Amino acid sequence: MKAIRLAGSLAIVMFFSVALMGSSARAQDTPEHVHAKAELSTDLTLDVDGKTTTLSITELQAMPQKTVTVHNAHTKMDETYTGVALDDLLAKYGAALDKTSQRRILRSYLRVEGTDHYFVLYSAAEIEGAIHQGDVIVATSMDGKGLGEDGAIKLVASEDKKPMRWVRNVTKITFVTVN
Ligand SMILES: Nc1nc2c(c(=O)[nH]1)N[C@H]1C(S)=C(S)[C@@H](COP(=O)(O)O)O[C@H]1N2
Ligand SMILES: [Mo]
Repeated sequence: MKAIRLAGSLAIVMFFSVALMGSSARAQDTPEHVHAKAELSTDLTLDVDGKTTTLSITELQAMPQKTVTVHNAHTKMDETYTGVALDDLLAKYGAALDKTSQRRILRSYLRVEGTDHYFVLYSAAEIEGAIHQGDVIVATSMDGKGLGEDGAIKLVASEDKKPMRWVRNVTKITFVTVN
């Protein structure tokens, strides 16, 4: 009886060890830049201190466009993105930077979220071309083509050394003023 139970326990332990080894081997085989399939973004909701606007891809592409070339440290490739500058977008929808709104901009942050609920923060000042170096754009194409599995909309920041704040499949950008 005891021997049978021991053999049974041993079989269970071995089963889980093999399963565990299999999954860690798979994780190592997968390059970091290959991501899980995510729901593609189809439009962008902008929330500026509680006032929301939903923009279609067509509407985003009809706005003045900016093209930036960035180096993706993960794929080790230069990538050229085209889209709307985030400061232009905010200026149009309720958070323009001028003398009277300067303090508000300095005390606000942006929460950028993808369809998979991954989100990151930027300070409003670091996306303003008049205040900070570089470009932060809401891209709708890369290298003249669609974004593929990155969805219809991707946020790209030229000054970040790594792509962790480049949000794929962006669906929502929330501008929050901290009081
Ligand atoms: N929507 C979404 N965007 C995301 C992520 C994510 O999990 N979901 N991961 C981030 C991280 S941590 C990195 S390093 C980069 C990698 O993206 P890439 O492989 O397309 O360069 O995407 C960023 N953007
Ligand atoms: Mo990452």
